[in-house]
Amino acid sequence: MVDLTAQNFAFSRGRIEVPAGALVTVRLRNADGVPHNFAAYTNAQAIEGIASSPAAQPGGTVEVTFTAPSQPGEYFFRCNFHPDFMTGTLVVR
Ligand SMILES: [Cu+2]
Repeated sequence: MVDLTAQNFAFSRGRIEVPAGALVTVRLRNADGVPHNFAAYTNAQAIEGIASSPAAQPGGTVEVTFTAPSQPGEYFFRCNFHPDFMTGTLVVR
């Protein structure tokens, strides 16, 4: 389980590390007054998705479970509501 908080339009962690091929659950708690979510992609172009949580409403928590890429490397995550500045790196080891 990876715990993240969205607060002040930022994720509590800019970097998440997961094992290659692992089943990963990300739990996102929203401490802001607007919706956020967690979405992972193969890269910052955000075309090929790896995971996408439902929207976390203000004060709410959502989870998404996904299989991490089998290839180690650096991937990308963001909030789809604020894709320009709520971003981070998904590290697969
Ligand atoms: Cu957001």
